[in-house]
Amino acid sequence: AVALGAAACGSDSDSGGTTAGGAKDGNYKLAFVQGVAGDAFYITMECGIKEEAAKEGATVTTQGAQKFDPTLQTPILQSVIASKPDAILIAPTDVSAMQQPIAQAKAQGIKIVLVDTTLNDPSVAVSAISSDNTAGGKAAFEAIQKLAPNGGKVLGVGVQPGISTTDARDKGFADAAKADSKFTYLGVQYSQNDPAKAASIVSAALQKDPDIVGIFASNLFSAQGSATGIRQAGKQGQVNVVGFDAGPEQIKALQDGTVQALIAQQPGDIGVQGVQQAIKALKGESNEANIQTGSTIITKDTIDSAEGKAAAYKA
Ligand code: T6T
Repeated sequence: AVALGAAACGSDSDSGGTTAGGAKDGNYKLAFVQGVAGDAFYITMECGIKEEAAKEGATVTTQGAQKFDPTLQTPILQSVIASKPDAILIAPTDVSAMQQPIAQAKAQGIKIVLVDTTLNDPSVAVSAISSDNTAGGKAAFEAIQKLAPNGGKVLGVGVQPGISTTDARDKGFADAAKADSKFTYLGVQYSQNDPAKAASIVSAALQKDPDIVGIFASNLFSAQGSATGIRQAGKQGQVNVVGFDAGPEQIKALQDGTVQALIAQQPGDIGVQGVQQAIKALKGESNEANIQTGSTIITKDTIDSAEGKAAAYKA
């Protein structure tokens, strides 16, 4: 179950297929392995990757599994290794399970760049590029603090343990919530990246604790499902929902008032910088081991601003 990327990047850098290239310099072959296929976050990253690769005269292939799952990502990575790219940009789906498969790629002489997620030991990579996920989780709690100044119960809807990004967001949120005595942190429940599961987590939680004042959903599909759960419970506007990411469904939920704030990452920039680091490594230039990219909080008030529009993901 391998999906080839076919991102509609909305610029002339998109050749319409999975390969962007020209003739220049090293004519490097780059491969992008997404955390999961069909995710607006990785699709937007693919756009940044293709755009930058085209400038460098490099070619790109993009692949991702149907689920965010290391047992599915590993064989995809292995087939990518067999195709002998010069560099692989990869979002590992688990901090430990992907360690060895990625080390195997490095052992073949392939340069590794970690984009978005990382590993327990990121030293296999020439560079690791991601948002400040802990700060993002904290910012999500601060948004709920503003929306519900009297405090109350708050819940986390996470993805699955072992994903560096969402684990850091969940922890950033939990630590901030626990530090404010007005709030009661109800813990985090995992959606396995399935919107239907996130919806049922939210429905059940609202039945058990109808006085929940805030929900933090730590990625796109958890947030999408959480919004569905809120609608099913008829609680739009009564519970403050803050979601990570800014895919099209999430923007709609913000517009219709089901969700109050979104923390938009900059996946395109992660992709651009990922290519730059890969090319530097291939040319024997020095790398930046860790790069942190920015994020923007979007609310109903800023959604139509230039900043809000620029922050929305491409899908
Ligand atoms: O939130 C992003 C990404 O940063 C995370 O690692 C996994 O989920 C997303 O791809 C959104 O679905």
